[in-house]
Parts: sequence; structure tokens; C-alpha cells
Amino acid sequence: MGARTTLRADARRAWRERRQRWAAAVGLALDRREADRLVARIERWYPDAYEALASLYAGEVDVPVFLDSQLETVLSTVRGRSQALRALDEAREVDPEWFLDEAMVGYVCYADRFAGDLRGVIDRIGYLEELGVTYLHLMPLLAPRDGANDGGYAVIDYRAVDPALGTVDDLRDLGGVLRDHGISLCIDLVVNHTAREHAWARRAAAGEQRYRDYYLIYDDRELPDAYERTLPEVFPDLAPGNFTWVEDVGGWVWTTFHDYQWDLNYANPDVFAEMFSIICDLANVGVEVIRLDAVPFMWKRMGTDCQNQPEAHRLIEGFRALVRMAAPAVLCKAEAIVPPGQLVQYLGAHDTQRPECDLAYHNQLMVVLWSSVATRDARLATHALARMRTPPPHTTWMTYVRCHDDIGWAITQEDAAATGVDGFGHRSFLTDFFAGDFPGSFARGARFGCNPDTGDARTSGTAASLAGIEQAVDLDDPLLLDAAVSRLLLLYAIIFGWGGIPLVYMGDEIGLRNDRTYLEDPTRAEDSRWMHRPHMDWAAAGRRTQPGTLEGRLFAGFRRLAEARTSTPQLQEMASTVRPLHHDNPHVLAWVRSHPRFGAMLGLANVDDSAQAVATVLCGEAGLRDPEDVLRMWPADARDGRIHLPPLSVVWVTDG
Ligand code: OTU
Repeated sequence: MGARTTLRADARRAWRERRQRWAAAVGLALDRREADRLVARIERWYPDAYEALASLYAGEVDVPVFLDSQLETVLSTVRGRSQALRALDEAREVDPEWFLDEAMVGYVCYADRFAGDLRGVIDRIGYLEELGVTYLHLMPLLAPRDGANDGGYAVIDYRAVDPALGTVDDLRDLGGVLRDHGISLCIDLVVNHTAREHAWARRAAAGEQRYRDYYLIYDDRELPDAYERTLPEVFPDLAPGNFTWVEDVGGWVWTTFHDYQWDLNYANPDVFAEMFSIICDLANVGVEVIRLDAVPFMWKRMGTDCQNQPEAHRLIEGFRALVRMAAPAVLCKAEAIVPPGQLVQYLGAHDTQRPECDLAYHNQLMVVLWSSVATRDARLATHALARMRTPPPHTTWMTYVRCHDDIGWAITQEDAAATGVDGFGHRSFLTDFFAGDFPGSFARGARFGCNPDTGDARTSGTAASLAGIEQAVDLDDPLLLDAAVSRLLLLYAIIFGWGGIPLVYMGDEIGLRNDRTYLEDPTRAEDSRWMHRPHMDWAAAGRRTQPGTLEGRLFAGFRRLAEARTSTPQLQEMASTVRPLHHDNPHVLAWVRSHPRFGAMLGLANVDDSAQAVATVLCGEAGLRDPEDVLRMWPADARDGRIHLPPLSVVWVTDG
């Protein structure tokens, strides 16, 4: 019998032995209907939770007993869930694919930079509705440490909101009001590490063994040195090395990111249990999507880069199965910005056959799109995207152009070589180009994370600045501005038409440029990512209704994108697939979405600054007989057997 079959049999046996006891306990705690539903959910997900936890902790704990205590957390979560959230649970149990709808559009912002605080966000819901938003990701908002805190990714209390933003009650109210407007709230949960001022870390420093075991602490350099031999550095310049000597602790603490961010020890089942209970509390506050930060780093293995280890996936599978029992309305989203071959595994595409995250970032799409506009050539994108595996059913990508982090140029040697360029050379070109250091570059970004040992560097800058808007505005050049506006809209027209859930990063819809004021703040000055985390410019946003202005042009484009999605059912994720098409014009990215009922949608994006054409037969290849552009943002036309695309333009073609 294989290990997996044994595990499954063990899981079945454990549940058989417990079913009655749990049915009775649940029956006492909940009314009949709720109780039946919960028992059914436990039954449904028990094997997945069991197998994941057994493969992690069989040597540490009695697995069924450990799982019993997680079920206690599940039960108390269900008991504590409001009527409204229980109703949401039920709605989503019967419609588990609610988030795969073509109407989904996401928006990502910092509550303070967007609207002052959580209460302020309520006042801006109208603005989000104008953009067609159905999903709002608020950047880290749980109580961070004072001083430098990596943009909120160093949390001291996961059960409190950053006092500058409001309270847990404010968060609950906001979640409810958003829900009334059809908007799902997503927040960050920093699962990989805590701030060194978190109560667990303080107690570890005070010598409590229980809490020392929550972290990875070494008495001397022997093991840290051994690990360092194969560990990369995430912030080579800001926070070199992966271990920090901490005097009170009397040891070297594992700190992948900054010295004040202590990695948690997930080999310790107590850490898993703590984090699961935190997830449940957030679910009961009304958070609908939990963005699990830095998940690739959650498991360490000597001799590896300590990223994407199989156990990191088992941890997420365990969380996911238990969350589905406790709060079935809630989705898990992986923040895994990893090489293209490792991405889809976070959606559960691996050999355990167990679901993992519902959502994950399509980092590869983002990277190759910027590469395409820099080179005016879509072949690398076509090649790299064609190699990506399709996400498993019931899951999807979050597509995006920009986020709060730097852009790491995740282009493999293999993909680069297949299009005749060298991987390292191309990555260096992209860093130079987007820093504005390459002749003819339109971009005004900056380098981030320069590593003198490897020669690697990443890129900071807002989408508008990287797409050429900052340069055009500075030079006061209307032709350059036309191109830059088109370029930014082109990038968004691809991610809105690719499939998955497109994310608008705050300010892109009105073309906010780099904000250099972070240089005046000593806790931020060294981290150029702050240049693309500007404050919302509401005066500029006020011009969104004025057609001739930069803001008016962009905002109208974003609105059109959201509107076009709702009338393009090929963009539903439930039953459709996407694949790029190879064809003869290197300047045009072509992709086709196929839906069994609604047919095909062919996307064509001309990444060049001059007009381009592709053969109309491409429509036939995509399965279209009577092609018509449903996006209608650029004037394309078909003549002489070719589809003619204006400079930097996109069409979404379906059967008319
Ligand atoms: C995340 O990013 C956050 O998005 C960052 O803002 C944080 O600084 C960081 O975690 C630490 O909390 O390496 O360069 O594969 O790419 O976790 C950013 C995942 C990062 C990593 C990601 C990380």
C-alpha cells in the first residue's frame, strides 16, 4: 500500500471513530440545520485536513487528537459567526464558483493612503463602484510594530487593527458595508513571520521555552552557516543574510526578511494551531479573502533555498481544508511570487490532489507584459505563457499589472533562450530599461534589491511612471503622452481580458506617478518600493469626469474595461481555458479563451508603437466565424485579409 492510501485509510478510520462524538457535540452547540451543515462539511474536508496534518506532524503529535483540537476551533468559529456571515456561507456553499464570474474586478490600496482610515474607506465606496469593483484588497492593516515595519508586514498583534486605521469594530463595519455593495474584503495575513515585538517573540526572549519553539533560534553559527550556503537573500541590500543575532534571546534568529521580522517555526504544530485560530477570528470579523503572505518561505530544509518546499503546500492545504469547515465563504489567496514553474502549485496543481489556495497571483503574466512593452515584441510572452499549466477547477489567477512590491524579473533562462536571448542579459536589460537607464526608454522607475554578488536587481515605480506617463508629463509632450496612456491601458486591457480576477492597483486608474516623498522618512528612505505607494490624489481623481484630461482618459478606459468584462461571458473562469497563440507578427500578443457554451474570445494586443496587422485566419484558428471587437477601445479594422491594430492597442474579438 502506498503512503497516500495508508493516510487516507487512517483518516477514514479516525473520522469513523469520532463521527458520533462530533455529531453530538455539534448538535449541542448549534441548531439542527446549522449542525447538520457543519457535520457535513467536517465530513467532507476531514480527510484533506488529516492527510495534510499527518504528513507534517505525524512524528510530533497524535494526529487525530491534534485535529480534534482544530475542530474545537472550527466549532467555536461557527458558533461565533454572525447571521449575515452564516447566510454568506450558505450562499457560497451552493455556489462555490462565485468568484470565477466575469464581473469580478479587484482594487488594491492602503486604507490610509486611499481614504485616511477604515471609516474613510466607507465614504469612498461610490468611487470603487464607478470602477466596477467587486473585490477590495486593503494592504496590511493589523497592528504593526512602531517605526520601520515593512509596510505593515511586521505585526505585533493579529487580533488588533492598526490604531491609526481604526479598530476591529471598524473593520467589521467596513466588511459589512462592502458586502452590502457586493464587494468582498480581502486583507493580508502575515503568516510567515511576526514582528520581534509580538507577544510570542517577547516571551521567547524572556526565556519561555514554549515560545522559543515558535521561532527558529540557534545558539551558534553552525546551522545558520550551513543553511546560508544555499539560501538566497530577499533584501540583499536592506537586510543582508537570513539570521539575526538577538541579545535577549541569546541566539541567532531566522529572519528571512528584515531583522525585526522573525520567521515562525511551522515544524511546531502549535504554530499551525495559533495561526488557524487567527484566520478564524478574521473570518468572523467579515474578511472574505485571506491573503497569505510569503507562503513559499514557511518551511525550511537544509541544502535548499527554503522556498516552495512540499511542506509549505501541506500547510496551506491544512489551513484551506479547516477554513472550509469553519467559514466556507472564505477564500485563501497565496502570495507566492516564485518562478513560473512553481506558481500553479499554490492553486493545488500537484500530486496530492488536495485543494490548496483558491487564488494566486499570476506573476508570470505581469512580468512578461512589462518585458513585451519594453522590447515591443511579444514572443517571449507567448512562449512563457504557453508553458504555464492551467489552474485546477474552482481556482483562478489574480491578474495584475502593478502591486505594492518591486517587480522581480522572473524570466527563466529556458524561456529567454527559446526566443534567442540570454536570461541574465535580458533581466539586466529590463532593470536598466525600467530604471530609465537604457537609451530610448520611456520608463522612470528605480532599481530595488541590487545584489552585487549575483548582479540581480528588481524594479520599483508606479505603473504610470513605468509606462511612460511621467516622462511624457515632464517633457510636456502630447504625442508621448498619447503613447504612454495607450501603453498603460493596453497592459490593463490584457489583464482584464486574460481571465481570472484583474486587480487595479490604486492610482493606476488616474495615472499616479512616482512619489518621492518617502526619501524624507528615515524609516522608509532605503526602500524604493515606497515610490509606488503614493497617497491617493483626490484632486486629480476629481478630473476623472473631464474627457480631455489624463485622468479622464484613463478612468474612462478603466470603466470601459470593467463594463466590457460583464458583457463577455467568455471571461468566466468556470469552464473556460486560455492559451496564447503563435502567429507571424512578433509585435502582437494573441491569446484565445474558449468557453464550451459561449465560444471563443481572441485577444490581440499590439505592443509596438506603430500600427501592426495579423492575418484574419487567426480568428478561424481561434474558432471564430463572424469576428467582432467587443472591447471597442481602439479603432481596429479588418481589410485585405488582415486585422489592423493601431499602435499600442488591444481588441477582444468574439463572434458577433
Ligand atoms: C511579501 O513579499 C510582501 O508582499 C512584501 O511587501 C513584504 O515585504 C514581504 O512579503 C515580507 O512580509 O519577497 O520582495 O514569494 O515574493 O513574500 C517581496 C513571495 C517578497 C515573496 C514575497 C515577498
